[in-house]
Amino acid sequence: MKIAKASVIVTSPGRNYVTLKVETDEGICGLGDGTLNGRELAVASYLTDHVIPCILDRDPFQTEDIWQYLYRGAYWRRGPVTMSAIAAVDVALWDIKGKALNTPVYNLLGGKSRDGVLVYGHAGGKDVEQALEDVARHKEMGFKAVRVQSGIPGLAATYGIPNASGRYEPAERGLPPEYEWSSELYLRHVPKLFARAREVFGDELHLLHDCHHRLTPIEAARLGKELEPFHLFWMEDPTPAELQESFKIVREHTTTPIAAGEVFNSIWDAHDLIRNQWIDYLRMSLVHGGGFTAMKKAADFAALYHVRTGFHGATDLSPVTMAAALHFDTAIHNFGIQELMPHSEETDRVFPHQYAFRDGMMVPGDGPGLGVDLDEKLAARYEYQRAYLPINRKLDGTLTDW
Ligand code: GCO
Ligand code: MG
Repeated sequence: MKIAKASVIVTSPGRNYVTLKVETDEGICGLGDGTLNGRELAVASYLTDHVIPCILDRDPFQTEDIWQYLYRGAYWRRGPVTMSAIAAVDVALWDIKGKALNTPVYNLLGGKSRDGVLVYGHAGGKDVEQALEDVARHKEMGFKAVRVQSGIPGLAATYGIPNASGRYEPAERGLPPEYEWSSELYLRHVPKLFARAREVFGDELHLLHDCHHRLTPIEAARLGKELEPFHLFWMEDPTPAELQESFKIVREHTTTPIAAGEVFNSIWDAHDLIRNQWIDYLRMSLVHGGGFTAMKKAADFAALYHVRTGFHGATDLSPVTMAAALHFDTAIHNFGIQELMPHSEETDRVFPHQYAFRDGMMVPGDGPGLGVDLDEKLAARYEYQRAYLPINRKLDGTLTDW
């Protein structure tokens, strides 16, 4: 079997997605996601102009050699654009493998280790009570785990709060919107949010929170400590991870479990975090972490240090990534939890899929390959529109992490 053709489809059903379609000389097609929020066209060009010419006529079953060829052969290694492109190829080839062998991809990763994949939803509101109403809605829908974010008194807007439509889509069309940020106001507020959440919902519901890379290590240590009575499932991205040893400071002060990694694109971004057990969950995703070939290695390394997976699963990762993630989550032993931000109905129409939500869990579907498709005719109706993630500035105007 040979790779006969490969093409990049950029579509924007409410937000931009980059999909790689790989076709073999035996008529089998595979899909890979190359979406990088706010930098989509860079990945589309990396694939079209630099990668596709190199994979034509290759055997799609040679996922290891093709991954190494695209990683080492580029000379310039790592980075979100490169690794998202490599991931798109890798995931598409595993999809082809599953279809050629007439088996779901989870069977190529060790088979089912669990009947369903625990997921967490996103609850948010402009204030504590509105956020808790959203938690109640998620509990009603059957979620066993809910991430809780709320507006911060004194700040006009903040991360993770649904808009009027009830959806939360961080990328905004046009140039990057600018928001204000104050860690002091945030740190004063968040413990109250979770005190109320536990008071209303008791101890059984898993509660998660995303600090979104905004705190200094000692601020994160303070927050983790103050959240201990509320037994969070995890505190996410407590502090920027370029300096991995910062997490040692957080770890020394608190038993609140820590998750990091959605912005990582190589196991080297997490190497010290894992081998020092400074984190409990690795959030690297298949689309930004280099695909199945890379993430299987990363998950197996993490397993040696009691670190479990907690894949990123926001709406800027397409249904192709959600499908692939659920196959991975179903098979690997050190699975932790899967983020589920449901895509819009128009996105689901562009990407018909087999995966389904059932009683707080997700199942990937048992058809061959990944069980996700792309309706190219419908996709063509949604023109790409440049969109950016926001910028954050402190109250004195200093640019800070969004
Ligand atoms: C999450 C993430 C998202 C990101 C978004 C960036 O935990 O789901 O932090 O909310 O901000 O994926 O594109
Ligand atoms: Mg996050």
